[in-house]
Amino acid sequence: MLERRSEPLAVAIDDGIALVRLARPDKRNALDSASIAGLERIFTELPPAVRAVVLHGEGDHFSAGLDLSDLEERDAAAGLAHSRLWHRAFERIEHCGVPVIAVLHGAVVGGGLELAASAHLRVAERGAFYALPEGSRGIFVGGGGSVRLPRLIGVARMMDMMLTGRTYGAEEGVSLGFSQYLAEPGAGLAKGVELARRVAENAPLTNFALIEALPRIADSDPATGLLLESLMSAVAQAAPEAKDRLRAFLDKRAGKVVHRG
Ligand code: 1HE
Repeated sequence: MLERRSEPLAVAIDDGIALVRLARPDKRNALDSASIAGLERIFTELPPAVRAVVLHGEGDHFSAGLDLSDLEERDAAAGLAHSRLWHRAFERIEHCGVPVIAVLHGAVVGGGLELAASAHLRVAERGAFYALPEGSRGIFVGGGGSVRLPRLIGVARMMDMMLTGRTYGAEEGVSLGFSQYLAEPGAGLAKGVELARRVAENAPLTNFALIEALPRIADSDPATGLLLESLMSAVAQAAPEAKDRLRAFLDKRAGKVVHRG
């Protein structure tokens, strides 16, 4: 596996899975301008052979959020531009064309939580914790958190976190929607890669439908959503790969649905 490291990020690609690592452990992976620009570049230029991405953090924490030393004296226009840079980078993650799995450990706070929310799945190691300290720092979220986090945890919970500084741990976080999976300390990356390998087996058009169509359908009015669903469904089932997969099941060459409990 060849790793390309250009501080503050490192990228390695192994058998169709890209591992993207936040690599500023000394600063708890705080997100400075170089990190945001690097994320935008990496997720814009993913090689076509990549079928899933695992996003993780080096050191004891996933990310301490916005690099507060980056918060120079900004007027409103500069603040707006800064937030839009974050939006652009995180939209590249959300719409990079393949599923992105974030592996969370230690602090997942502020902009770090906003970053995690732009991934499609989240695995949290026991010991991970979530916070939105923007409330007590006199600022507001600016990395898409007010759009993406309510979808995961609801407006009331996000408001409480920002008003009162309330934090949540990994175990509670699974049932509340912060993450879908829980892993033992140190085992998150392996779990993230296992999930990435699993989702990479899906037909690319299915993954496209799930990451591009499903969220938009869910945000649509019902009539528009139902039409979009029919259109997406028609396109997906017409693909040769779908025909092959259906034929494999009917010929008893494909596995049955198994519930592992
Ligand atoms: C940082 C940052 C940072 C650490 N910007 N430098 N985010 C926050 O308000 C979270 C602030 N950070 C913390 O609360 C703690 O650092 C942690 C709980 C994440 C980790 O604690 P710990 O004890 O492991 O590390 P530390 O000793 O606090 O920090 C180690 C170093 O990282 C230290 O620098 P050093 O030069 O003294 O070694 C810290 O200053 C530095 N560091 N976090 C800059 N965030 C798009 S809008 C998004 C808005 C937000 O994200 S607001 C939330 C910001």
